[in-house]
Amino acid sequence: MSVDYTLYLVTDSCILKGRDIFVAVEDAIKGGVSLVQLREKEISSLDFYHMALKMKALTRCYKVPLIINDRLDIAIAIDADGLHVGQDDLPVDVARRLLGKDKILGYSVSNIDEAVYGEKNGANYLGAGPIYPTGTKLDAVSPIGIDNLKRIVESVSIPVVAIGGIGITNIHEVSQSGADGASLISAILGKDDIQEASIGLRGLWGK
Ligand code: 3NM
Repeated sequence: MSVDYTLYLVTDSCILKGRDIFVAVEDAIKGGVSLVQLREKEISSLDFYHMALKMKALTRCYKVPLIINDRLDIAIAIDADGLHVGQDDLPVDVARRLLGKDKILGYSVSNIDEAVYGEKNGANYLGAGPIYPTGTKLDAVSPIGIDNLKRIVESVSIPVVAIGGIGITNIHEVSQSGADGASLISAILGKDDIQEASIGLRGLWGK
Protein backbone atom coordinates (compact mmCIF):
# COMPACT_ATOMS: atom_id res chain seq x y z
CA MET A 1 0.00 0.00 0.00
CA SER A 2 1.35 3.41 -0.91
CA VAL A 3 0.89 5.78 2.01
CA ASP A 4 1.40 9.56 2.10
CA TYR A 5 3.09 10.30 5.43
CA THR A 6 3.64 14.03 4.81
CA LEU A 7 1.28 15.52 7.41
CA TYR A 8 0.34 12.86 9.94
CA LEU A 9 -2.22 13.92 12.55
CA VAL A 10 -2.26 12.14 15.92
CA THR A 11 -5.39 12.78 17.99
CA ASP A 12 -5.64 13.77 21.64
CA SER A 13 -9.11 14.74 22.86
CA CYS A 14 -7.70 16.58 25.89
CA ILE A 15 -6.10 19.21 23.68
CA LEU A 16 -9.41 19.94 21.96
CA LYS A 17 -10.85 21.37 25.18
CA GLY A 18 -14.36 20.11 24.49
CA ARG A 19 -14.42 20.72 20.73
CA ASP A 20 -15.78 17.87 18.59
CA ILE A 21 -13.02 15.48 17.54
CA PHE A 22 -14.71 14.51 14.28
CA VAL A 23 -15.14 18.14 13.20
CA ALA A 24 -11.51 18.76 14.19
CA VAL A 25 -10.18 15.81 12.19
CA GLU A 26 -12.31 16.71 9.17
CA ASP A 27 -10.99 20.29 9.27
CA ALA A 28 -7.43 18.96 9.52
CA ILE A 29 -7.95 16.68 6.52
CA LYS A 30 -9.43 19.56 4.52
CA GLY A 31 -6.28 21.49 5.38
CA GLY A 32 -3.96 18.80 4.06
CA VAL A 33 -3.52 16.11 6.70
CA SER A 34 -2.68 12.91 4.79
CA LEU A 35 -2.86 10.29 7.56
CA VAL A 36 -4.71 10.08 10.90
CA GLN A 37 -3.82 8.16 14.05
CA LEU A 38 -6.48 7.74 16.70
CA ARG A 39 -4.64 7.98 20.03
CA GLU A 40 -6.88 8.16 23.05
CA LYS A 41 -5.34 7.13 26.36
CA GLU A 42 -8.06 8.22 28.75
CA ILE A 43 -11.25 6.52 27.52
CA SER A 44 -12.89 3.12 27.98
CA SER A 45 -12.54 0.33 25.42
CA LEU A 46 -16.19 0.75 24.51
CA ASP A 47 -15.86 4.49 23.90
CA PHE A 48 -12.64 3.93 21.95
CA TYR A 49 -14.35 1.32 19.79
CA HIS A 50 -17.30 3.58 18.94
CA MET A 51 -15.02 6.56 18.32
CA ALA A 52 -12.80 4.46 16.07
CA LEU A 53 -15.76 3.16 14.04
CA LYS A 54 -17.04 6.68 13.45
CA MET A 55 -13.54 7.97 12.67
CA LYS A 56 -13.08 5.23 10.10
CA ALA A 57 -16.29 6.27 8.34
CA LEU A 58 -15.02 9.86 8.24
CA THR A 59 -11.47 9.19 7.05
CA ARG A 60 -12.72 6.76 4.42
CA CYS A 61 -14.80 9.56 2.83
CA TYR A 62 -11.55 11.45 2.23
CA LYS A 63 -9.52 8.33 1.32
CA VAL A 64 -7.15 9.09 4.23
CA PRO A 65 -5.86 5.98 6.05
CA LEU A 66 -6.75 5.53 9.74
CA ILE A 67 -4.17 4.10 12.14
CA ILE A 68 -5.10 3.01 15.68
CA ASN A 69 -2.63 3.71 18.48
CA ASP A 70 -1.60 0.78 20.67
CA ARG A 71 -4.94 -1.11 20.67
CA LEU A 72 -4.56 -4.08 18.34
CA ASP A 73 -8.01 -5.35 19.36
CA ILE A 74 -9.66 -2.10 18.29
CA ALA A 75 -7.66 -1.97 15.05
CA ILE A 76 -8.88 -5.47 14.18
CA ALA A 77 -12.44 -4.85 15.40
CA ILE A 78 -12.99 -1.86 13.13
CA ASP A 79 -10.81 -3.12 10.27
CA ALA A 80 -8.56 -0.05 10.52
CA ASP A 81 -5.90 0.58 7.91
CA GLY A 82 -3.21 0.05 10.49
CA LEU A 83 -1.82 0.04 14.02
CA HIS A 84 0.90 2.06 15.73
CA VAL A 85 2.83 0.50 18.61
CA GLY A 86 5.31 2.12 20.99
CA GLN A 87 8.20 0.73 23.00
CA ASP A 88 5.88 -0.25 25.89
CA ASP A 89 3.12 -1.76 23.73
CA LEU A 90 2.86 -5.21 22.16
CA PRO A 91 6.17 -6.33 20.58
CA VAL A 92 6.24 -5.20 16.99
CA ASP A 93 6.73 -8.75 15.58
CA VAL A 94 3.72 -10.00 17.59
CA ALA A 95 1.65 -7.04 16.42
CA ARG A 96 2.61 -7.84 12.82
CA ARG A 97 1.66 -11.49 13.20
CA LEU A 98 -1.75 -10.71 14.68
CA LEU A 99 -2.50 -7.75 12.42
CA GLY A 100 -1.75 -9.57 9.17
CA LYS A 101 0.69 -8.66 6.45
CA ASP A 102 -1.53 -6.24 4.53
CA LYS A 103 -2.10 -3.64 7.25
CA ILE A 104 0.12 -0.64 7.99
CA LEU A 105 2.23 -1.14 11.12
CA GLY A 106 4.04 1.79 12.74
CA TYR A 107 6.64 1.61 15.52
CA SER A 108 7.91 4.39 17.81
CA VAL A 109 11.69 4.72 18.05
CA SER A 110 14.18 7.16 19.49
CA ASN A 111 17.49 5.64 18.40
CA ILE A 112 19.13 3.62 15.63
CA ASP A 113 18.97 0.26 17.45
CA GLU A 114 15.21 0.53 17.88
CA ALA A 115 14.83 1.68 14.28
CA VAL A 116 16.76 -1.27 12.84
CA TYR A 117 14.87 -3.64 15.16
CA GLY A 118 11.53 -2.22 14.01
CA GLU A 119 12.37 -2.59 10.35
CA LYS A 120 13.58 -6.19 10.83
CA ASN A 121 10.47 -7.14 12.80
CA GLY A 122 7.77 -6.04 10.42
CA ALA A 123 7.16 -2.29 10.82
CA ASN A 124 6.08 -0.46 7.65
CA TYR A 125 7.13 2.91 9.02
CA LEU A 126 8.85 4.37 12.08
CA GLY A 127 7.73 7.27 14.25
CA ALA A 128 11.00 8.86 15.41
CA GLY A 129 11.06 11.22 18.35
CA PRO A 130 10.61 13.27 20.26
CA ILE A 131 12.59 15.56 17.98
CA TYR A 132 11.96 18.72 20.04
CA PRO A 133 10.63 19.25 23.57
CA THR A 134 6.93 18.47 23.79
CA GLY A 135 4.39 19.10 26.49
CA THR A 136 1.91 16.70 24.96
CA LYS A 137 3.48 13.34 25.84
CA LEU A 138 4.55 13.58 29.44
CA ASP A 139 6.47 10.29 29.54
CA ALA A 140 8.47 11.01 26.38
CA VAL A 141 12.25 10.52 26.51
CA SER A 142 14.57 13.54 26.10
CA PRO A 143 14.43 15.23 22.69
CA ILE A 144 16.72 13.51 20.18
CA GLY A 145 17.17 16.47 17.80
CA ILE A 146 17.44 16.75 14.05
CA ASP A 147 20.88 15.15 13.73
CA ASN A 148 19.71 11.95 15.40
CA LEU A 149 16.61 12.00 13.22
CA LYS A 150 18.89 12.10 10.16
CA ARG A 151 20.91 9.16 11.53
CA ILE A 152 17.72 7.14 12.03
CA VAL A 153 16.55 7.97 8.49
CA GLU A 154 19.90 6.78 7.12
CA SER A 155 19.85 3.53 9.11
CA VAL A 156 16.65 2.08 7.61
CA SER A 157 14.95 1.78 4.24
CA ILE A 158 11.34 2.11 5.46
CA PRO A 159 9.64 5.53 5.81
CA VAL A 160 10.44 7.58 8.92
CA VAL A 161 7.98 10.11 10.34
CA ALA A 162 9.27 12.67 12.84
CA ILE A 163 7.24 13.44 15.99
CA GLY A 164 7.42 15.62 19.06
CA GLY A 165 7.30 19.41 19.33
CA ILE A 166 6.91 19.96 15.59
CA GLY A 167 5.12 23.13 14.48
CA ILE A 168 5.18 26.06 12.13
CA THR A 169 8.66 27.22 13.21
CA ASN A 170 10.50 23.95 12.68
CA ILE A 171 8.55 21.77 10.20
CA HIS A 172 10.69 23.05 7.35
CA GLU A 173 13.84 21.84 9.12
CA VAL A 174 12.20 18.44 9.63
CA SER A 175 11.27 18.24 5.96
CA GLN A 176 14.93 18.81 5.00
CA SER A 177 16.12 15.92 7.21
CA GLY A 178 15.16 13.14 4.83
CA ALA A 179 12.13 12.13 6.92
CA ASP A 180 9.01 11.18 4.99
CA GLY A 181 6.65 13.24 7.09
CA ALA A 182 5.85 15.06 10.30
CA SER A 183 3.50 13.76 12.94
CA LEU A 184 1.76 16.38 15.07
CA ILE A 185 -0.78 16.88 17.81
CA SER A 186 -0.78 20.35 19.39
CA ALA A 187 0.36 22.34 16.34
CA ILE A 188 -2.89 21.22 14.68
CA LEU A 189 -5.47 20.29 17.32
CA GLY A 190 -4.33 22.99 19.75
CA LYS A 191 -5.07 25.79 17.29
CA ASP A 192 -8.30 27.78 17.04
CA ASP A 193 -8.46 27.33 13.26
CA ILE A 194 -7.45 23.74 12.63
CA GLN A 195 -7.86 23.88 8.87
CA GLU A 196 -5.72 27.02 8.54
CA ALA A 197 -3.06 25.52 10.80
CA SER A 198 -2.92 22.40 8.63
CA ILE A 199 -2.72 24.42 5.42
CA GLY A 200 0.18 26.44 6.88
CA LEU A 201 2.11 23.36 7.98
CA ARG A 202 1.50 21.49 4.73
CA GLY A 203 2.67 24.50 2.76
CA LEU A 204 6.00 24.59 4.58
CA TRP A 205 6.81 20.94 3.96
CA GLY A 206 9.58 20.58 1.41
CA LYS A 207 9.81 24.28 0.57
N1 3NM B 1 4.86 10.46 20.73
P1 3NM B 1 3.08 17.33 19.86
S1 3NM B 1 6.09 12.65 21.10
C1 3NM B 1 2.47 11.06 20.87
O1 3NM B 1 8.40 10.76 20.80
C2 3NM B 1 3.89 11.42 20.90
O2 3NM B 1 7.18 8.99 20.43
C3 3NM B 1 6.08 10.99 20.82
O3 3NM B 1 2.71 15.88 20.36
C4 3NM B 1 7.31 10.19 20.67
O4 3NM B 1 3.02 17.32 18.38
C5 3NM B 1 4.40 12.68 21.12
O5 3NM B 1 1.99 18.19 20.47
C6 3NM B 1 3.61 13.93 21.34
O6 3NM B 1 4.44 17.65 20.41
C7 3NM B 1 3.51 14.76 20.10
